[in-house]
Amino acid sequence: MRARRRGRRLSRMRGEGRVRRYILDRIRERGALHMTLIDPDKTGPEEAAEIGRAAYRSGTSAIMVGGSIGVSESMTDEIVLAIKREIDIPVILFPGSPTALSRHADALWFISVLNSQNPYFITGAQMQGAFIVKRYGLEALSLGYIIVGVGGAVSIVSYTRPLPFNKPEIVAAYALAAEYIGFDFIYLEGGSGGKPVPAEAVALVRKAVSIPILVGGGIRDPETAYRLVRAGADIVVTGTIVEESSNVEDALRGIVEAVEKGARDRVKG
Ligand code: 1GP
Repeated sequence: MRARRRGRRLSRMRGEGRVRRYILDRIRERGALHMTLIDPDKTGPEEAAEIGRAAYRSGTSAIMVGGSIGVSESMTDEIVLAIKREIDIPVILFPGSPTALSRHADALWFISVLNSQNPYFITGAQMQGAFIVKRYGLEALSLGYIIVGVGGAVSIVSYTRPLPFNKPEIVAAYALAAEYIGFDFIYLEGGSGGKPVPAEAVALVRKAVSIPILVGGGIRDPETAYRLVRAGADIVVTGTIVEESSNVEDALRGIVEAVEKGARDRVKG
């Protein structure tokens, strides 16, 4: 029963854009998804494999690998390989720089930090990394990244002026601009370990755009995940909770269930 609920195995999917299809199919089937973020600066390969196994058992849909500071290509390789040996869901890079790409991943979020004040983080790093992505044969998932609230380490590193929580209309305007520019996904980032993006901002973005919305940063409990999905998020990302929990599987299962319940209740209205 449980195996059937997990849906299609990534290893059985072929052809171009298979990770994108996997994500969109799963959103269609389940209403909303959870992804688990592992930061190679904070987690070694053995622990990553353990987290990967627990996350998979909890029903998470993909593992994201990346971090803002102190991550090299070889560190990323080690983590990606350790996870891929264990589980059959996509491993998607979430790179903080073009020097943290691994040829062993299934795909990468090809991120542009839309509200950075420094063009390097909007198109410069992307230019530096583009041919590495092509050479490694990585599937690129274009992602308009918007940093909100306190913003955390990523906003400092990327020279971003985070959008205040009390200006959700500006968050929605960035998101709509991202859709018009042609991004396939939007990420509303509250900053790792910070305060989650308010549900009101997610709801306003949901009204404005039709592309999938990821939300992450500071989500540590099922209630918050539920509220964000209910407001319109398609993918909830959690990172810090797996570094802090004594029982990763249980902690993530609660969040995965809340995500799916949020999607069901959203449909019911
Ligand atoms: C950070 O949004 C992610 O980029 C995850 O944040 O570590 O707070 O879960 P947390």
